[in-house]
Amino acid sequence: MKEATFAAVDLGASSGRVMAGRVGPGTLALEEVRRFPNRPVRVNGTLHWDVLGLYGNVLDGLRSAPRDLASVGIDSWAVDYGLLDANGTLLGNPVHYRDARTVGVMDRVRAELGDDLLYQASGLQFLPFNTIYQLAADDLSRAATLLLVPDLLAYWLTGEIGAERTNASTTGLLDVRTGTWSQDLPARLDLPAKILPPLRDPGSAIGALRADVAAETGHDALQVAAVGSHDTASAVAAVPATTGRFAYISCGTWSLVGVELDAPVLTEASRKANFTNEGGVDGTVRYLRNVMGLWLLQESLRAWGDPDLPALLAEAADVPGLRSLVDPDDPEFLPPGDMPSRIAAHCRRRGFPEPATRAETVRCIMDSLALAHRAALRQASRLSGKEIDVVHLVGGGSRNDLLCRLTADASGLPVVAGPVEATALGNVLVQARAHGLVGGLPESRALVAATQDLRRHTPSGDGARWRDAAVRLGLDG
Ligand code: ADP
Ligand code: LRH
Repeated sequence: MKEATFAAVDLGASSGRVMAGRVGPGTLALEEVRRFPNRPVRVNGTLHWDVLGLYGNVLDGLRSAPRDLASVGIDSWAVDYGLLDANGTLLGNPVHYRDARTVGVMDRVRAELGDDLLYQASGLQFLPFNTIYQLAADDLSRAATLLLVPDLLAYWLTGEIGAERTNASTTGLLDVRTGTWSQDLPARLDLPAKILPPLRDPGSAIGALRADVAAETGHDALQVAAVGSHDTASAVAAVPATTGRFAYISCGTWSLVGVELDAPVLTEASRKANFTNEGGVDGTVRYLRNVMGLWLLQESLRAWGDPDLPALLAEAADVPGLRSLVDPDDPEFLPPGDMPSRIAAHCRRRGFPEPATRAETVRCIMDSLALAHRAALRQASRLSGKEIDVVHLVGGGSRNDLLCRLTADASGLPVVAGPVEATALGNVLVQARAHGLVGGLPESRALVAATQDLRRHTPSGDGARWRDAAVRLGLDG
């Protein structure tokens, strides 16, 4: 086989897509087959994902995809799951990680088990929605199997049950040293370890489409392949790095800011800085921190009735910078709700002028994210000992020139923006590798660098202004 086409199902927190990726020597071409919004639904006070709606879109996407697919891979946002009963039936609709059911749960578990024990066991940053805390808040009495979202969709497509490792690493229940399910943590938390399915690696085969799914989509005997099913793992696999001394920002609903390592960093300083050691493709470690990301913008746009984004960003670029600032990672910004008011209140509280217009609010978000990117990049380098020459900013945020430019200025590092669809590319490349069409991570990344549209942003050199702003905001990194 010299060239082949693979389908990538990539479900982000804000939208999903089915892409067809053609891979061969010197070829990596992605075509959008179907794109659909991912809108959470509140039912009886609980915020859910519309998982059947998403699955329906995946089926529609496969129906429209080229007939000659070599395989299909699925990735999605992390941590969230469905529970199956003993008959394999979904018990209720998956709950959104931004739902309030976990309020106070993480603090209780941390107080009971201790931060050091939790961090040494899983290497994971403390986020209130990690699967481990969601499970501690859930009713598991009828649960026979837990499936993370991509594994749930793969189960519906194939009938096969398993847990892909990169996404399993975001649960808080995977042992960071052995890459297997922790024996200790479920026991300590009284969670039924039997619901955790056998683990599988990116690049392995999951199974063929069930006969009814094959008939419905018109893909006879199509194979579903395991990929880096955590969207961030797939995105990092497709970072177009041409040097080892790179950092990445996977920038969409979240900004995932960090470096790639061979081994986890489990020091006290790392724990206190809330850095995470998530599992990457090929056993790499994604050493990163979650920055609240474009969620602040998405949720502001929603409050304003979804005005035109490029026009608003152009206006924001003309607003004087570094006046109104927020700490984007303040937990008050995590839940859905009126974001512009929360931003204004935060500015007021911190002694910054409140943004008076939409453009000023957007500028505040961009400056604040750039400062948070700066802090996380500096911390990632300091805590891991890895030197950084270039920052690769991938995902939907790479279309935001203002944010890319400000991130370069704030960090004092060149920012290479793109590809927009890094996640789908990483998904496709891991499948292509299983077919011998491309080599390991360095070769895959070189192919991305050679074939995709990238834009370089050089820092302007006004580092002192950014340093002062970081100090004023307490985000010095
Ligand atoms: P996720 O995977 O988390 O759903 P994406 O990687 O799809 O996120 O990125 C979505 C984000 O990309 C949007 O929130 C928006 O801020 C940004 N974006 C999309 N289109 C544009 C555009 N034309 N200009 C600037 N930013 C854009
Ligand atoms: C980004 C992402 C991120 C997780 C969050 C829940 O889509 O997967 O890596 O922390 O969603």
